[in-house]
Amino acid sequence: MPKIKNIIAREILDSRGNPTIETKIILNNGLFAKAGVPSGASTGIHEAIELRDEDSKRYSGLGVLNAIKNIKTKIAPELIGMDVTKQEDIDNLMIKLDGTKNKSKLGANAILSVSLACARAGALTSGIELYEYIATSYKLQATSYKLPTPCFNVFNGGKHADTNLDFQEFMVIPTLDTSFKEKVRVGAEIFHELGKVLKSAGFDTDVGNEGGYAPDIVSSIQAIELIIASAIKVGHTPGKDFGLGIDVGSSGLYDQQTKKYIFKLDKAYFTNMTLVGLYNEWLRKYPIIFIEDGLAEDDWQGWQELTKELGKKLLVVGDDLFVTNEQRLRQGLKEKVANSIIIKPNQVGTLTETINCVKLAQKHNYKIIVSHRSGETTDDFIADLAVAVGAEYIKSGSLSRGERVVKYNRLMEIEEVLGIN
Ligand code: 2PG
Ligand code: MG
Repeated sequence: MPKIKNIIAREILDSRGNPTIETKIILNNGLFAKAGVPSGASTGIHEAIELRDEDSKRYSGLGVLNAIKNIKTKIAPELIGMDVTKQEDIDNLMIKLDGTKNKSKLGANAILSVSLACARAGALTSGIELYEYIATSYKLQATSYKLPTPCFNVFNGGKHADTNLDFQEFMVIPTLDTSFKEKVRVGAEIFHELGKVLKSAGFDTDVGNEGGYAPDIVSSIQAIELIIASAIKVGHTPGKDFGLGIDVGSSGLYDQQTKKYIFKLDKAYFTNMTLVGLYNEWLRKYPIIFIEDGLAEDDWQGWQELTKELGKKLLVVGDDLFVTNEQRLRQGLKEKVANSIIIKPNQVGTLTETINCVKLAQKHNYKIIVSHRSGETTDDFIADLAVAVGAEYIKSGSLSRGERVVKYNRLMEIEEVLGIN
């Protein structure tokens, strides 16, 4: 039996230069594996708690030494000696040890780093690929594996860039019935052409947190039009070869007092209903196939209307709305909102809860979009997770920055291993 011999946790830096946790699981057979946890910027208020050293001056209070101490003094003593392949038992024990609803005692960052590192160590000691290990551990694969379609965030705005763009993400989503590798090529060609187009029009071509361009532009629709023009230039037809996705990140644009959504760049204020009207108008003009967090995280009535209006036409995606949380998803099912869900393990804190949320969503025919965070590490766990659960899509940023492309590169490797390209 491959037992956990030791657990080592340390502070590392994420892609924004902020501290996060890397945990190493060492087994009694000498094998070891590591996992790093990401961190969001446009975090939903219902997410599990990322424990930070708020009382310390180190890293302006962003250090994670308290969370690491929890791994060393509270989690490790309980887990050492356990069979590493008993992933659900390990996760359930950590959930019990924490004892809070939102993992505020031990920290979702502490718990997740151990959970993911255990899964990796389990795969390693079982001698199989991580996606296969996750799929078999949770009895996920009925038939065969498939690769998710990538959603490339080529324009970064909102809380992810120092730009005037209110919308958080504009994504290129290849829709061709082709291999993952080919979808990466389509995305990369559009990304590079967009850079040239921006440069020749005098715009800045530096990239934001997720590797997409982040220039100051004149209006939100200019972002869409620039993407479309660039794609056509390199021979990719909008609406045929690719569609567009938008993460509005609207929780951050919502004003509680006036109940209005405020778009500074477009100098516009919307109620939930007029905002749905705007999406409808855009749908008529542009090949938009995906709108994420089109309304704020607790605007349930607005979400019902949004889903009624657009639910049959495109992917109506909940991120801050569901926060990878079964309870939030159950409420969503009751209220009949959205038809797709973003899956981010660090929103909930363990692999087991992440998978349970996916299973519930799949049972109700919601499309699955496995996602990175805006603050990432070079850990590529979510690539294997997406394949294991049979996710339709994956969001891992643009076609630049190592911590983004490492996930796409791993998926190209998996495609090759599976022999399906
Ligand atoms: C999102 C994510 C990732 P963040 O809103 O979907 O793109 O952003 O990690 O900042 O929450
Ligand atoms: Mg989002």
